[in-house]
Amino acid sequence: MKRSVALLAGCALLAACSNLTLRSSTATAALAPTKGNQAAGNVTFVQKGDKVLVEARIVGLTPGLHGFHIHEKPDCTAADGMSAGGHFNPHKAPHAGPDSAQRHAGDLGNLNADAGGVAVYRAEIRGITLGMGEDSIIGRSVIVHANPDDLRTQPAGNAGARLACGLISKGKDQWF
Ligand SMILES: [Cu+2]
Ligand SMILES: [Zn+2]
Repeated sequence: MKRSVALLAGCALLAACSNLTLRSSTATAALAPTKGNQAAGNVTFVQKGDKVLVEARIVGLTPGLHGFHIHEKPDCTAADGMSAGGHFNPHKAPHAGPDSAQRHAGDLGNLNADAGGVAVYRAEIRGITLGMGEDSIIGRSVIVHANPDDLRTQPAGNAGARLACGLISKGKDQWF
């Protein structure tokens, strides 16, 4: 904390500190395949006001939709990914899609993989933050599923097995 205060004080003198907000508000997750699967890729998170821009590129998928969520526990150690627990849901809401008023905070909807098995995802997500408090996704995990998330079925959209898992963390060069 002392270091942060010193850096903030220094910002009064340095124009370079104009990127303070950006640098302190990003996180990443590197997803590795669960046992017997090939899906892998990277997810980045950037705080944009009260939303978080989520961008992902995942390879090694079958073409089509794959459920894509933030899960509660920072634990990808189980061979089947089940150690990551359920969907990140700090407000005990029902499962739904990213555009629903009532939803798990971790409900990101679906990836859509092309014929080559590559999915590119970009969405601004409400109800999560890279800051502190109960809505923070720092220290949670990201899961990619075998099947589409139907955005309805409780508690997880009937999205099936867990193909890839990664932990969400802030970069080492970040100050908060
Ligand atoms: Cu999931
Ligand atoms: Zn959910």
